[in-house]
Amino acid sequence: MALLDDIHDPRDVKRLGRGALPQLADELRAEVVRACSMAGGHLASSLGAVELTVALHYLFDSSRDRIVWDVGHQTYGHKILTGRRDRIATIRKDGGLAGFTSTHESEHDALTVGHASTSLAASLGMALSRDARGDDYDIVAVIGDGALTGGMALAALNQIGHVKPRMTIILNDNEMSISENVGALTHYLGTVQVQRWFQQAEKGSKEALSGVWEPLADIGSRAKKAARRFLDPASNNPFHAMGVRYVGPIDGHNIAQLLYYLEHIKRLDGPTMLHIVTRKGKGYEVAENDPITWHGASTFDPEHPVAKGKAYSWSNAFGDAASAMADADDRVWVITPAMREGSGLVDYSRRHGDRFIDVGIAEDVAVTVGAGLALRHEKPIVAIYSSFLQRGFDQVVHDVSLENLDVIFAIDRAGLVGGDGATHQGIYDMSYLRAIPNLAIGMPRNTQEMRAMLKAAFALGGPRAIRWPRGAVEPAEEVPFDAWPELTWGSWEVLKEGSEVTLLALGPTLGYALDVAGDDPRVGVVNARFVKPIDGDLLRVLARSQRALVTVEDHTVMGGLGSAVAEALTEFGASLPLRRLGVPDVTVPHGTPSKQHESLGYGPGGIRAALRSLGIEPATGPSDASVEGSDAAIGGGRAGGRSAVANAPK
Ligand SMILES: Cc1ncc(C[n+]2csc(CCOP(=O)(O)OP(=O)(O)O)c2C)c(N)n1
Repeated sequence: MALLDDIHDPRDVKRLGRGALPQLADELRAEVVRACSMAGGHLASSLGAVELTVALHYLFDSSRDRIVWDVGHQTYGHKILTGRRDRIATIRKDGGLAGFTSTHESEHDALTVGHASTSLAASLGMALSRDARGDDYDIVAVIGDGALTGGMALAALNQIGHVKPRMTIILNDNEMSISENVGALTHYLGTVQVQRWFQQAEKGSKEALSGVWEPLADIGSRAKKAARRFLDPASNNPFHAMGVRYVGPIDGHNIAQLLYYLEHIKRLDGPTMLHIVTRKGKGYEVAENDPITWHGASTFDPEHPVAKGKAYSWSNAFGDAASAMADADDRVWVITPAMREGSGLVDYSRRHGDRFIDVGIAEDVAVTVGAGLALRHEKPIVAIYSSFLQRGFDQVVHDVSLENLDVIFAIDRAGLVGGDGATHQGIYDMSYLRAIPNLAIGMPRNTQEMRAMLKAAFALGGPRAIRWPRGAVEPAEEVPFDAWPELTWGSWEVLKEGSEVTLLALGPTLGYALDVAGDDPRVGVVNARFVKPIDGDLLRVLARSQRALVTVEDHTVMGGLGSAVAEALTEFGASLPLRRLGVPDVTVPHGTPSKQHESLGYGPGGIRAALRSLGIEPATGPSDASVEGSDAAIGGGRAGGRSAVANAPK
């Protein structure tokens, strides 16, 4: 790595001659591949942004100027050039570099991010401050065509065009979100690319135009002018119309072109969008050919790259269940905000394409489209990740719950998620959903129970949230919807009777509870699978029969199962001790979930410690974890392996 070895800081990039930059880009690309092969990560997006990364660091000073990467998943090259090369293979691992940009990690990262579509609003805020203080640094937002589908990005653009601060917006258009990008704007960007080719062809050779201009030859000159205007990207351009100067599209892999345009734009007043066209996965054959699979890679052999097969997951179980539901009822719809693959819906989308809609990275829209469908008596399922549903909170309250509509929220990635880290932790949904009237919440412990919950939700109607974690689950035999098991919504399940203390757990923490309880006759275990409503009858019985209760959840303790139980016990006037184990009031970074559960105090060690604090010496297991146990986990800092599944990004 002749050049890269001498790059310790972005200033070293500026010292290179322009002619050396393509070689630097090649070396950077190889280093990104090497890092992802060892650590897994967002390979295809980072490869597509290599030339842009080099050009930006050549022209701008990222310690002073603000380069605001949207999502932050395309920044492995940026991290390598900004002094983090020696740690790049730790990305997304315990104590390692974050998978996205983080202001806590480097002065060169302008934004702590992970969710899409925030770059433009954040850049506007920065520009307002800069101009109010009379500072003169540059602000460059880099946003993908996928992230641009988010309402937040479009609303920010609307403001930027109005306020007109000096800033550069780079639209990195590769026609892909995680899957193929969707929406009218995407079609528009496609036509702009064609227009550009057309213009070049018009300048270059008349022959190239034959067959294209000929149909226009006979029409009058006014019509021809109008047609030309239509074909001119700058005239009827929506960004231009919104007050943002538009330049492009240009080849985003051509460093000379990037430098040429960026240098000019840098000197302009007001906001300018540079539309660059790139290829996701550029320069690495497998990723170029299959950018969907290689959007988020598990570890691989860089010489013989083969994507690792993934175990049957909760997402697959949901996708199969959704297909069975759609087979049984032609009013079933599934809505995804740009997460077809991650939510297990590839097969569903093929089988039931007429009742599948990808709304782009627009979670708010996904929820309210669900509301609209339900208002017309369809049966929508909004398939969404726990942390992304945060974007649709008001829509759940305002559009779904106030009308008590029959919308099922299929919430994936509930709990700690591994390598994606703090921005993606699915640990708040029970808190924010439990407060919403009409909304019921459940969490199954296996595929059969997921089906039973979906079936019950379907039969009962009203807004119902069913949540499940990231990762593998045992598949269940395929049976038609009618043959799925029945379940009473709101009922808990006693998995093991105990004479003194009962552990109330749900989802993955049930496994910990069962392990710790073992065959100790004093310790019971209940599958507290519904947090709204909870099983009040069973809880009353337990409050009378048990000496103490312990709740265990992979969720923040504030507002989750522990809170629901505490509230109910207070209402009953019960005074038995209650220990609530879960995520304390802290931010949880990327890491191995099982280790984090333990260090946050709700893994097996934490449960044992809780029992011990209640006077029960558990039969087996280590005794080092504390009940609170939160501080040890924060900031990670521990080295160690992780499973490829836990570290593969979404
Ligand atoms: C709010 C939100 N929803 C969904 C995601 C998941 N996600 C991560 S990257 C991505 C695609 C982004 O596409 P684009 O901006 O075009 O970047 P590319 O990967 O194509 O370079 C999606 C949907 C997210 N990070 N944030």
